[in-house]
Amino acid sequence: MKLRALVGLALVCVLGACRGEDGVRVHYTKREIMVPMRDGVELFTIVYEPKDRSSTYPFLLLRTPYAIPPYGPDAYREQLGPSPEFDRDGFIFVFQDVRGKFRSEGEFVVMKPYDPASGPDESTDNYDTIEWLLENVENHNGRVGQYGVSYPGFQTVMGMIDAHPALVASSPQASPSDMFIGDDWHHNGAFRLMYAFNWLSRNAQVRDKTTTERVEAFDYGTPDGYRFFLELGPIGNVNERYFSYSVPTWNEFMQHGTYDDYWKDQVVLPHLNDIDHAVLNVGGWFDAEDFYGPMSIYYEIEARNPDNDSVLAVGPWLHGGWNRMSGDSLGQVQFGSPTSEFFQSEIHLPFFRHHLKDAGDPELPEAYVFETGSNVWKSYDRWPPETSVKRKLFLREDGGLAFEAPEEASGADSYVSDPDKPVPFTNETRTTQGHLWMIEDQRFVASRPDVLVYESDVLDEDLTIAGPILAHLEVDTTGTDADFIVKLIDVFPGDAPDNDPNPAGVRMGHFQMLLAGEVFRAKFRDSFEHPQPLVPGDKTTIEFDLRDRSHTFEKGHRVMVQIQSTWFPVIDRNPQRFVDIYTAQEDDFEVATHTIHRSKDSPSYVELNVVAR
Ligand code: PG9
Repeated sequence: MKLRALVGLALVCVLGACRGEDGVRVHYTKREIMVPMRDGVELFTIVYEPKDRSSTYPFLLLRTPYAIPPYGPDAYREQLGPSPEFDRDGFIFVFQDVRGKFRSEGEFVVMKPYDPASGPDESTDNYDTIEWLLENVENHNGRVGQYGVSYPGFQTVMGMIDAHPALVASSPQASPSDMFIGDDWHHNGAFRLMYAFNWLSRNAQVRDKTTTERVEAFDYGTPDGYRFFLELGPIGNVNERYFSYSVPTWNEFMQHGTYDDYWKDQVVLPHLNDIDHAVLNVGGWFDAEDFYGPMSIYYEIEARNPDNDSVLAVGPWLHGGWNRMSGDSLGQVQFGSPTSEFFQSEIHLPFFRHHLKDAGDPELPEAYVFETGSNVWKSYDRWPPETSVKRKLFLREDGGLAFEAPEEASGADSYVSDPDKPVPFTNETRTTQGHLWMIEDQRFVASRPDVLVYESDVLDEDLTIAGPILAHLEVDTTGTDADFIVKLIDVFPGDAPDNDPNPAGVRMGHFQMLLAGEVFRAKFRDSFEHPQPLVPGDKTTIEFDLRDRSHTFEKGHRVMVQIQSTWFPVIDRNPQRFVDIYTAQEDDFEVATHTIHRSKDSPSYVELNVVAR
């Protein structure tokens, strides 16, 4: 079998000349087909088959709501697989417009819940497609692999549930798993205004059945998203001013302000049972959209399927960057090597070749993660690594941050948070959230009076962390609701060299690299289902996960924590009064003073998974 695969490889692409549309046309035949699902709905599917028939090939399936151009039997893609090596290797590449999108029939339901009792969904459509392919496409080897990034990653996960027996390898990449707790629509109950507004305006409008073209991007009328969303006022104004009730999913969001069944039904995690095929789960440390998803899917598969054959691969990437960038840097931060190319050649292709073609076992570790800071790939046989121990880094007096707990009987820092002057999430002027803010220099907000800053001494040795990061805050406030945002930052030394080239003229001395940041909406502190007001002046505990990282704060650097209560407009404004935010009025928004305690009996800290040296 191994020999057959290698013969196919050689014949499909002589001397590697497979690049570009012409290369694809020379080596592949394209077919456009309507594939029937169990309920009679037909899904538009494009199949590219290797012309070389000296060997059989596995299928590589990608199902997406984002269109599969070029359309038309004579127009060919420039690249078929997630990297050119896949094209050279030879697969039967299958692309499908999912139910209700572009040339497919049926109705698109955003994040349609998995429910075997309620008819077709992404899981059954995946199954039916595979069944049809096996029966109707020639020269296959009986095996199917699938992959997808983000929404298509979610569809990949749905395909893993009640999987077709021919599905032997799945790679969900940046798949969301729970839209209330993490991922695109909310983080810990806080609404991700900028992303939801933009995505839904483009992808979730009532379908215009007279066209298969993509909906035009929303016209903000300004490049300045901070101003646009501030002038919007309460988010209840979105329909009146912009959507005119033409985006049903937006309307549903406005009606489901708590973690009710609407949100819980969409969560894929409880359904990840009996996963008995190989899984390569991919995420990016700096993914601004779906990082909670891949990590929680990893943890859940491990818990529910102890004997599973799954690999976790995480690198220093933005959303999907592992398939479309070299990965040698992100924003101003350099990683020392093309990490995406490493992923493609050492992880992605070997994974699929092994499981779909019986090519040699690449012996991938349980977790293959790129450690930022030290800029090295690390293999672990468990995630978080066994060698890591939890250590608390305490907020201290005078803006200090230390592993030693505070001894003082009292100690606290306060700031005034004004919803009319929210802290911007980025220093860029933009209408969509983009990606680079996840690793952006935080100096642009560090001197604001509504941002608390705590900084360690200069490190006299490397500090390596691997695993989840927990924020524990002891707070009180003058309001009855509040958001708390905690950011973990790597502060470079004053003499850190500038990048070369340095077109934007950024000075790296004392650069404040955002490593991890997360928000928590305080009314959900005891329950996401049943929010409770804060009691003004009463101390309460807010604890939340800043998600996993693998990073070395190098000797000579400092660790910094920043705390603030607005992160706008990535997160909508909290009125700081306990109300339903989706129906809040202008005068519900209040200035509030928040206090973070840091005393012996009420310590606030971040808990890190420190790797033993
Ligand atoms: N992050 C995107 C998404 C996933 C699921 C629902 C809505 C949006 C995406 O890039 O596909």
